[in-house]
Amino acid sequence: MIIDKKSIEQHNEKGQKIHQKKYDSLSSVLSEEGKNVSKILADVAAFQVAIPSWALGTGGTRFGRFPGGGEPSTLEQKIEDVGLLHALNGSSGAISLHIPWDIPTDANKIKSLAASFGLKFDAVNSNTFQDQKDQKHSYKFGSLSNTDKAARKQAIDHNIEVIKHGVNVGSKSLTVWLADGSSFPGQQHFRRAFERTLESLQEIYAALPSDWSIFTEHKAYEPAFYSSVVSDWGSSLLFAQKLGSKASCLVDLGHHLPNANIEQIVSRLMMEGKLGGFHFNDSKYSDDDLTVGSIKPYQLFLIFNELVDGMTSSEVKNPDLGWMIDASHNIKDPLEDLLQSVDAIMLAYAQALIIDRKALETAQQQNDVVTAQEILQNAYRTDVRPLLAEARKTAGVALDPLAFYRDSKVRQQLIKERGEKTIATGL
Ligand SMILES: [Mn+2]
Repeated sequence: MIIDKKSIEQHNEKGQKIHQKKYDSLSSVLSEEGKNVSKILADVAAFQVAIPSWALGTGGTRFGRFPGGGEPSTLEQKIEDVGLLHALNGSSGAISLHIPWDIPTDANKIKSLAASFGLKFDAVNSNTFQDQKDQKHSYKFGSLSNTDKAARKQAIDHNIEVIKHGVNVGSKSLTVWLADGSSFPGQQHFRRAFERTLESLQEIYAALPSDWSIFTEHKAYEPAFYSSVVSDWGSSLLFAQKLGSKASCLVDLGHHLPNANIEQIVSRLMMEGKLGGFHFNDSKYSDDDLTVGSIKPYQLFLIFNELVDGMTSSEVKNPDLGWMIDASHNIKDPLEDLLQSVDAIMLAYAQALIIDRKALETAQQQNDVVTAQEILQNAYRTDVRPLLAEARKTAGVALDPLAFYRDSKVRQQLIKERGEKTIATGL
């Protein structure tokens, strides 16, 4: 479905008067405080969050799945859906493919379709957490860490295959998330499992094109319930350091033990130049994959505070970071949910951009705890939504993407095009 530019213009005209009032008031206050509003607007406009190909359909839980209508059943339709999001918010300019759920069989066609919506290909994701049909060796007891060399080889070959698919569409990185681990004490020799995984990753690393990166993604538990091979950021960092300069760590917000100080993890990884990217979601209990910012928006802001600090500091040498949503929805319209998630990310980013960093550093240096806290909370409590809307207006996308989506009955049109009973491939 193609979003008609005219209807966006009409939507923007309708909201323009109120928007202008809010924006004028905010931008004059920020300017008065010495902030460079046009720089903030440019930074916001340039910030792009990749949408994973598996988030466009209704995900399930282990208890069931309730698919909605008009879901994309082919990779082409998934790209169209990301194109639609990007046409509405101007911030979803990339798609991340999961192999083998979304194999670009005709890579050139897929590439030009994506380009027609202004989309790039973000990291490609391998899958060794489930057995595929006709697969010779099972991953029941691990993939890259499996005690059986043949199973490891199969998992290595799969990752190399994923790199090839990525090269064909112009992707530049591979994300490896492993379900490997153990569910009972004594099941696995920790050191040997690590060493086997490292050896496997080294083979994959050797197959990376020179301008590619590989991300290791840690997760504390699940599906393994006693130990995971890449259980925490320390293990992930060890792998990345041992692999080499093309390897870095990916932080998924839902992959930590309760109350972990994720912002500090971000700071440490950036300090070492080993933060590769992010998987955004939110959670109340564990890897809940809820809408970004729906449960712990202040934590998200504190994470962006560290990210912006690192990205703007000359002391921190960090490669370009990859931003992606990693969520699986089961009760919302996935496109509405993604609009909410991208908005929450942009909001936290813009709030982090307005932090008075000089004043914060002075307060930290003087051990002025109250002022330091006030500086952060002042930024967090500033309603920066008019800034985001202004950036969207300038980019010619919707002032209010979600309202546009609902008012123009996008889902109903998708149902008309694709049918009421469609199930997205993948999840
Ligand atoms: Mn993830």
